[in-house]
Amino acid sequence: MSDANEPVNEYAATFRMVDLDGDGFISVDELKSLMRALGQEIDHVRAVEVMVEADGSRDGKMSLEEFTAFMSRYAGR
Ligand SMILES: [Ca+2]
Repeated sequence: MSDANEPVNEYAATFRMVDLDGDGFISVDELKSLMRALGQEIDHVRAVEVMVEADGSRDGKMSLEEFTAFMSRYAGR
């Protein structure tokens, strides 16, 4: 099995872990849990700001695609 053509998979496992209620999107609360797991203490206002930044489709939650872009930017390199 080769996943060489699927760079998204790098974050898909993380996405599923972060998506605590399993609805396929990361909510602000789930984002807060993620940031804490990354060692970033974050308050609700900051979490909303991060969400707005990452939420390209403006639906108030992060899809896997948006999450991948977010992680590449935030945790990347
Ligand atoms: Ca969720």
